[in-house]
Formats: sequence, C-alpha cells, structure tokens
Amino acid sequence: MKQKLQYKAGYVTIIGRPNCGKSTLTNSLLNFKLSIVTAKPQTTRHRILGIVSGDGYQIIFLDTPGLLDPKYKLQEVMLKTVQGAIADADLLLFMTEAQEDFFEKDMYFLNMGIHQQKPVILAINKIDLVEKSTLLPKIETYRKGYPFCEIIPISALQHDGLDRLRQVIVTYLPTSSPFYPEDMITQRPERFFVAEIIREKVFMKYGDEIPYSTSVHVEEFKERDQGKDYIRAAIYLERASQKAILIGKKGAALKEVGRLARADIEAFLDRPVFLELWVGVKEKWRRNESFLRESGYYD
Ligand SMILES: Nc1nc2c(ncn2[C@@H]2O[C@H](COP(=O)(O)OP(=O)(O)OP(=O)(O)O)[C@@H](O)[C@H]2O)c(=O)[nH]1
Ligand SMILES: [Mg+2]
Repeated sequence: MKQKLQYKAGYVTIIGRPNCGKSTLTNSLLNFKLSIVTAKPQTTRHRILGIVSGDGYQIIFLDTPGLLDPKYKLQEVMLKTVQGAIADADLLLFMTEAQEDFFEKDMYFLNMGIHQQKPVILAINKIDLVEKSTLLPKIETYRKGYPFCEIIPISALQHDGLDRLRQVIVTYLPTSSPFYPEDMITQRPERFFVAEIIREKVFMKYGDEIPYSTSVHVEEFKERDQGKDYIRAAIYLERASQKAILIGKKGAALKEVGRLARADIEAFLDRPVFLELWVGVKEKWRRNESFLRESGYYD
C-alpha cells in the first residue's frame, strides 16, 4: 500500500563566520532579496526569517549575524540573537567558505556548544572560487572534526547545489503542518527592510568605521492612495565628525545614498516612494543598551 506523504515543516538556522555567505544563501533559496549582502563582514545585525514553501514542505530559514567574539554591546547582542535563533531551530545549517581555511575557528564555535545538541548540516560555500579537487580533502577534515549529519558543497551566489541542499534539509525536518501561509516569505514589516536597504547603501559607499557606526531608523512611513508613499528615515552616527563624511561636499554623498536606496526600495515595495533622509548623532550608540533596545536590536 502506498503511504501518504506527510507534510514537513520546521526552522533551520543558518550560522557561520561573518562574510561566509549566509544572507546570499537565504536570498538564493527564497529567490528574493530579503537580506542585505555586502562584501564587508558583519553586515547582518538582526535575525531575519525567510520562508520557503514547496510541495509538501515549509522550511523557515533564519539568517543570523556572523559568529564572532563580541567586543562591544552591539556584538554581544548580535551573538545573543544567534543563540536565540539556534534555540528556536529544528536543524542548524553551519556555513563555511571553500576558498579559505577557517577550520580552527569554525571548530571553536561548534565546540563552544553553539549548536545546543541539534543536528548540524555543513554547507561549504563559494565552491565557484576553487578547483573541485581541493574540496575532497576539505570535506574529510571537517568530517573528522565534527559529527555533521551531512556535508554539502554549494555556491550560494551561483545557485549551485541548492536543490540538493533543500532536499536534504527537508529529510531532517519534523512532520508538521505549515507554520505560515504558503505565500508568505517573511515576518518583518516593510519598514524594517526599508531601513536595511538604506544601511546596505551606506555599507557599500563608505569605508572604515562609518558603516559600523551607522544605525538607520524609519521614522515615518505614510502610504498614500494618490501620489508616492512618503518615507522619512534617520541615519545615526556615533560622532559628529562622521557626519560631514556621510553627507559629503554639498550633500552629494548623502544624495547618492538616497538615490541608490530609493531605487531598491521601489523595487522591493513595487511602488514609487518619496524618500527623505536626515543624519543625526547618537554618541557611542553601539555601547548604549537602551538605544539598542529601543532600536529593535533585541528583537
Ligand atoms: N564567489 C562567491 N561569493 C559569494 C558566495 N556567497 C556569498 N558571496 C559573497 O560573499 C560576501 C558576503 O556575503 P553575505 O551573504 O553578506 O555574507 P554573510 O555571511 O551574510 O555576512 P554577515 O552578515 O556579515 O555575517 C558578498 O560579497 C557575497 O557576494 C558564493 O557562493 N560565491
Ligand atoms: Mg549576512
């Protein structure tokens, strides 16, 4: 007798060092740009949920900030975010990079108990950057280092190996009915993504400490039946001296951030917007617990 296939659903938390490609993978699996991606480490600050519904399954991915030893309050909160996301997970997807040797560092986090006794799949990302022959020894090293339930080489950027990854993930999910409507892709409100898109442009445009000292807040978001939606956002920096750099000569640099952000926000929302940006200073906000709390970094 043919057995009826049971629906599977569960939470998969993606963890790994900064810059290994967690957000790129989340976006590729969703076929939607949900998480911001930049070439700089520590881009993601919050936990972001991406829902993939398929035939008989629903995988809820949690993209998390990169794993690192915290040096100030914001990073401490980021690590707590990761730990919270791990606690919620049915399965962990640990990511590393094919072209770099992060074995010792990866083992440090795994042996720290970060996995909380959950099954862990290892995804070796960025295989587009290496010769195939270098993969086998790497897989062997990781296999000996930790009892991963599966090791899967992928390229998140080029969508290589992702079908297999999805299939393997589903086999490890519990039998359950879906947690979210099947057409839903995330739980965060639009204004969260608007702030993230602006932050991405700051990460891409400025060097040194400016991106890390930036916190973006959407202060007003008015949807209008007629005319464009109105969005006013504040970009907070840590020091007054950073303000002049962000704004640039005659406001040119800030204008460019606004122009790039508006184009992406319109693509994300699928409607035209009027975007107003202003720049403020919150001294040392990264170390300021109440500011972090008010700004949703604990969510
Ligand atoms: N060549 C190549 N580059 C990739 C791949 N996946 C991600 N990248 C690049 O790696 C960089 C970091 O990617 P992210 O997705 O932001 O990495 P992350 O792990 O989310 O980083 P944090 O949020 O800072 O922890 C970006 O420049 C990506 O384009 C891949 O499969 N191949
Ligand atoms: Mg990220």
